[in-house]
Amino acid sequence: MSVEQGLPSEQARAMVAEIAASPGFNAVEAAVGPVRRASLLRRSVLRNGSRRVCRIPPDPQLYLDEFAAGQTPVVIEGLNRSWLALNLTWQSLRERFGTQTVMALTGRLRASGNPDLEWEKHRSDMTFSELLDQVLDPTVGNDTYATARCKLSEGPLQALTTDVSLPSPFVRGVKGGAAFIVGPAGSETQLHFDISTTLLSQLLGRKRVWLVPPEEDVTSTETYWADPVDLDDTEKAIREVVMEPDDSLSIPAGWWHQTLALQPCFTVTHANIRQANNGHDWLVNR
Ligand SMILES: O=C(O)CCC(=O)C(=O)O
Repeated sequence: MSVEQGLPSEQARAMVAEIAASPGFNAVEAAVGPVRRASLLRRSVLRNGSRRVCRIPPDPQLYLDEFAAGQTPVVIEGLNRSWLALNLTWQSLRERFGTQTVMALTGRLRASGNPDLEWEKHRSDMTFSELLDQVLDPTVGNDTYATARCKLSEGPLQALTTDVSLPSPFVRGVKGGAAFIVGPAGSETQLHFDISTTLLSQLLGRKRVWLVPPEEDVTSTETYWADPVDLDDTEKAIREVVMEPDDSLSIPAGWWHQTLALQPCFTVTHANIRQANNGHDWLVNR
């Protein structure tokens, strides 16, 4: 019974005092208080700070010390100059890998739920050449997307992984670690976070990416995927960046992110960068 419903205010005060004095309440308060304060402080700093995503040259020390260690998103320009020397084009990719059988996710526009989360319902096999026909067709949009789940880099396009490895100061001693993401203009990935810091690099095409810090309240229906948020919400510390070919975006572990291809895109994502990349550790070792 509430005070409005007639609970005498002295009795209500006594009940609140009793809860506040209880050992259980105090234990929870002691455990959660500092975390909550730290989270609120960082959210306030992020909301009052710059919404810009910095662009830096490919200087490993600057990146690792200031941005990776500080869990701050950043675009590294020209990190993959050697990739440019490959002169990759949609046509050269088709000539090299067109006959390979690949998995792609199709029928995504008909999905009743989140097609990224329920990706297995959309599996479909085709040749890489057939995938490229769809990727280059401006009417396809988000219906077809070969995401990292399709493992193009582990089989059909594996020969490309050595061509697109990152310069060594940026990576841990693990070879590979690259996943390819290939989609038409309009293909998109819904809001989610990754457990490791990742480096998302554009090989072909332009892509818009929105980033939401972990401190912002985002409704999560499942641990890693979230309900759509208003990306124009100026109250939240949302950052937005358009990536050009040869831009690499560092997405810190735990930051929510969402993407939209503005053109047909070939994107490479690396999860083997040197720092701030201990997989689940930060999530489970509290
Ligand atoms: O490029 C995309 O559509 C998704 C990339 C991404 O979000 C990721 O690799 O975590």
